[in-house]
Amino acid sequence: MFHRTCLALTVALGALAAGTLPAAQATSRTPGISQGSAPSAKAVIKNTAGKNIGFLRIDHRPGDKSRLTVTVAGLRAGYHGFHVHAKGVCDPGAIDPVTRSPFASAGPHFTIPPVAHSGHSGDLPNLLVAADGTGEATVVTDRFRVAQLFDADGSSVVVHALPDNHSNIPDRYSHQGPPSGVGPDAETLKAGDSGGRVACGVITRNQ
Ligand SMILES: [Cu+2]
Repeated sequence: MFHRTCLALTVALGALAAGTLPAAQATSRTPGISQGSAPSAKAVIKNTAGKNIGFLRIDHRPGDKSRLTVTVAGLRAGYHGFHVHAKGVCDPGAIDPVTRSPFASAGPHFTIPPVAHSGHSGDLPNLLVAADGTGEATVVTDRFRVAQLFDADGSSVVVHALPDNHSNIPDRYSHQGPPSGVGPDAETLKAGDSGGRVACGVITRNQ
């Protein structure tokens, strides 16, 4: 009995190693991971000195969703605003005349309907950077499909200096105070007060 079991195990392991077992094939297709010709995109994220500080991958997900997987290093610890922006140009020398932020070439937040922050298609949760300067995050959004990022002027991903408040300004803090309930001002409605742009990556097709 022992020998028979042992033999069966040996055969199974041999088949597994050879990749001939159906189970082995099944495990090579991880559920939820995009396969074959599903569109995907990527971006090398660079700081104002042109140094690579991160990488973004965007994969199609069922239900017209997109999954963003990002890794960064060399950033200030804490929360950073993190968005897809409307233009695929990351020029650190393009200084915004009002905010003095670099990477003005990336344009405003990517959005398909013309809505305010934090309803933009490209608005994403803050990126949390650890004390060692590294950060990793995965987020799934239903606000855009991968193919929509490749419109006439492309798109980019931007990391900001400060946390994004997602325009979540309670009435008691709103610029006219309570009880008006007018909410955040125009500046907050633009980008959630996430400050200057510290890094940028042009989004390109993976396949
Ligand atoms: Cu942004």
